[in-house]
Amino acid sequence: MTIDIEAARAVLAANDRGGYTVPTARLYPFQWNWDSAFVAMGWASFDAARAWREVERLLEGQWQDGRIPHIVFHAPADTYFPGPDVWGTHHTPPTSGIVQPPVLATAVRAVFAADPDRARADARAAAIVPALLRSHRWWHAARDPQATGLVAILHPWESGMDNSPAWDTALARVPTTTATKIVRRDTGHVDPAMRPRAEDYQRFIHLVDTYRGAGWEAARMYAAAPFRVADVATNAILLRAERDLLSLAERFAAAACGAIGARIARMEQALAALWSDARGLFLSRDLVAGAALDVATSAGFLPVWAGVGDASRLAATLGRWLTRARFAVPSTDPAEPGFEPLRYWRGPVWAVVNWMLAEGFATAGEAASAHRIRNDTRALIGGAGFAEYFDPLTGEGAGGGSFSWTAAIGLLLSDAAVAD
Ligand code: 9WN
Repeated sequence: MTIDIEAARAVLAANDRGGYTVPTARLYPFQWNWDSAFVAMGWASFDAARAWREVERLLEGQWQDGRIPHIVFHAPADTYFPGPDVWGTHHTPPTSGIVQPPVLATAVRAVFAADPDRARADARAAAIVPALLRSHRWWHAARDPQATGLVAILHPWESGMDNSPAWDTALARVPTTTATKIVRRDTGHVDPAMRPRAEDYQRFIHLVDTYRGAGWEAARMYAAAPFRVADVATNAILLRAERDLLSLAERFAAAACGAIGARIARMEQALAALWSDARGLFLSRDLVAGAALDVATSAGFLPVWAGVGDASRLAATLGRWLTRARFAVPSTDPAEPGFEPLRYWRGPVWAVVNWMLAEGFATAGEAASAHRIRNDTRALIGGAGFAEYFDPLTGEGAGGGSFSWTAAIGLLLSDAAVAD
């Protein structure tokens, strides 16, 4: 199945709001952190100058302390909840106060490599690398204060895999909000049966209330957090990003290389320790309860993207999942009781996760798994278009349409870009 490259480029162009790209119109009308990282790589396949702008506009939202928020509200829109008033961060430009998986350094390295104008690439990367260094330092200081080698997320939205069944037990401990009136907008744009439940939102917003009450100060947020999880996906993505930052730092910030190398060594060890022999997969850890979150989700494969773990064992586990699903990679093992093929992060396939997994398997020498994942992703996009996500049983597209990161992955997987 081939991907329509012109159509993919047209999705990015239609979602361009002036140097930044919204994930999709109406449902997500602002700039999202990890979306923009993937989208920058998509832009870089045909317009490197525009790819640099995507990164720079995201960095307009970076805080003094180094964090890069999960949403930058560049321009007002009333089609999304929670907006800037609920976050109450008083930042300029307005932003949320939590973060998202740090794919950005990986994206910057890719954009740097793809830019045909080498002088421009050098100039833009040199200006951006210090911001990436500050962001990574923030992750370790704010989210791993004891230097365990694993960073914590304090909100399911920080994982980007918002209502993964892996979070169910940890989220059940979080009270429902009493302080903020919830006015859902998402369920007006897409089928409510595909979105998180009302109760999930009550707890999501309680966490926002809690951190707003902590003045969005990193140490106070960490101390007050009723939800604190070492997410295997976030940690794998950060470790991979550290490797990419190291490569950039060798050219642009040599003095930082020693510290990055030390963080990499610490993370490699700690991430490897999340392995579950029984599951043949990595598991996230609930840092409040001090226990593994024993649910098999696609996050558990992501250490392969960071060069950690036994890729052949992971490939075997994936093979077992695929005896029950037509398309790789379901976000939850179809054998899990919590598996729902069409509800947000509880079963559907996401193209961005597939892309990272295929790259990871390919690098680790598991060519057959990489090939299967890439081919299925092409088939899903070719068959259903640039949907937000896909049903792993039927291939149906779901969630928002004309979705930027799906288009970006389409460009990265287009036949010309990846010959496999
Ligand atoms: C909350 C934009 C984002 C993605 C997330 C996805 C979803 C937001 C929401 O949309 O999250 O951040 O309101 O549901 O779960 O991964 O970045 O595409």
